[in-house]
Amino acid sequence: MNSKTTQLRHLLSSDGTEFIMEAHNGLSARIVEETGFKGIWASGLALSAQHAVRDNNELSWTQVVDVLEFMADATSIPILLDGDTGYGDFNNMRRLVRKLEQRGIAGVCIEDKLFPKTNSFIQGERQPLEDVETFCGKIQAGKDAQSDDDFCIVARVEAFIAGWGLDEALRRAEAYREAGADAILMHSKLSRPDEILAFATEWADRAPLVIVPTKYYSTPTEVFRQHRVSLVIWANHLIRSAISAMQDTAARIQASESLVDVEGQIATVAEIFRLQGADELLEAEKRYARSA
Ligand code: SPV
Ligand code: MG
Repeated sequence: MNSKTTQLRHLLSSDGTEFIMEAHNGLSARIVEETGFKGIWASGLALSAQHAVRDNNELSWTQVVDVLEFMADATSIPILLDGDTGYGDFNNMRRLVRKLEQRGIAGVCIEDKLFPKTNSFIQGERQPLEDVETFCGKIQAGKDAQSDDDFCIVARVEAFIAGWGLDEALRRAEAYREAGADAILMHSKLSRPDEILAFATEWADRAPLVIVPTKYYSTPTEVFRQHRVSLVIWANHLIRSAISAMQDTAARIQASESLVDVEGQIATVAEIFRLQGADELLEAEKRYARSA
């Protein structure tokens, strides 16, 4: 099997449209892999939400990296980290890339905003963008820091989010491509895909295009294929489904003061053991746990 970095590079450069799914800890990462996805989006929103902190870099970057280590250990498919702004300047970016490589992460996406960032769906138009040249330096520093040629750096353009138009989005994407970005993530907060499709048409496959259709979710996937989108990120749907499931279960147990209603509707304890790989430990005990 190819290394995780090579797998991610293939996802970005393959002819068709590929899909990766959000995960936010070791368990959800394992579920993503066994469902059949070829890659994982380590979402900044989901990683922070699972700790009940905000998507404003309240989680420190080393706390992020610690969670990533569990995710990488639990899986054999590539993880693309949502690395926000790179957690600082070009120098922080270099160190981040080196640490991510050490922890088995296949790539990082950085966005052209300022540290500390705010989620794109919270007052996006008030958010200042990073200076283009400064951001290009960050991309270049990251590329120069990686030791594995297939480690991928995805440059995320927040021009549409911040209220700019197609010209600014194209200007930034082209600059980031020239600075060495392996792919461009173009984000939009509209409920229709108009900005993204206009960009895709003008961009004309200059570098792999990555999108996050959280807001324009009703767009048929075929439309993304026709516009030669390389990678689609389903960015937050496991944390959201976990929240709904936990709220429902907690409320039902609290209201009925009993477990009877929920027992048949939630994962069994045996399923937890399976996801943890309990069987492997039982086998290992037979081999290694010698009694005196
Ligand atoms: C994330 O998943 O944290 C993202 C995508 O960055 S978004 O929340 O749409 O900005
Ligand atoms: Mg994010």
